[in-house]
Amino acid sequence: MGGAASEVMDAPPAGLETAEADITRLAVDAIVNAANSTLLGGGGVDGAIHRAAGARIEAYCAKLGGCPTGEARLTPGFDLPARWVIHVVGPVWNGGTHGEAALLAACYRNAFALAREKRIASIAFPAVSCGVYGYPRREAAAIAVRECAAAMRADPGLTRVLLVAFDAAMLEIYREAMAAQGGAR
Ligand code: AR6
Repeated sequence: MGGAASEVMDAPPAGLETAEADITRLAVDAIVNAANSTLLGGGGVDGAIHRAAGARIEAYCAKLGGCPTGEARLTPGFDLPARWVIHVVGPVWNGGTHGEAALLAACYRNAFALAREKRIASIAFPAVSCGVYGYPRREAAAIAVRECAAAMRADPGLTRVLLVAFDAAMLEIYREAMAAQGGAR
């Protein structure tokens, strides 16, 4: 437990927020997709993003030649309100001893590297790996909050980062992770 001063210093930046929403409806500069390594679409948030972006996104993704776990690729948002989609491939949870935490953190870092290149000011993330890939949600939320806060501190152009939950339970987990890292709930 840190003292008051260190809690203030370490608190997540004010522009880091949590929300319960359908990410495909958000009018931010970029939304992040929890894709698979083919980048050709799938279920969950990936399927929803592909449906809402329209057929052009799959044609564009097909030219990218896939994406290894932990990396990120950028496409236009096509029919989405968001200008860009940053596709990341989260790790499949396999007990936690197969580099999952480092790979999940890499998804966030690589997404932010692309965001910085494109001067993206606002970005929304789904709970990468927390669906069919089975990552424990509390552990994933702690990594998400830590990486988003670090990216915002490093890039003054990044003014709004949204951690998007698709159900009330995930929203509460994000709020707890924010509070645990010294932020407002
Ligand atoms: N908006 C925001 N979050 C959503 C939405 C939405 N519209 N739909 C689902 N979620 P998952 P993963 C949440 O399974 O675990 C795909 O088939 C969902 O509640 O989409 O990284 C890919 O092609 C969960 O909390 O992604 C891959 O094969 C979170 O998004 C594989 O699933 C992530 O769940 C990736 O698995």
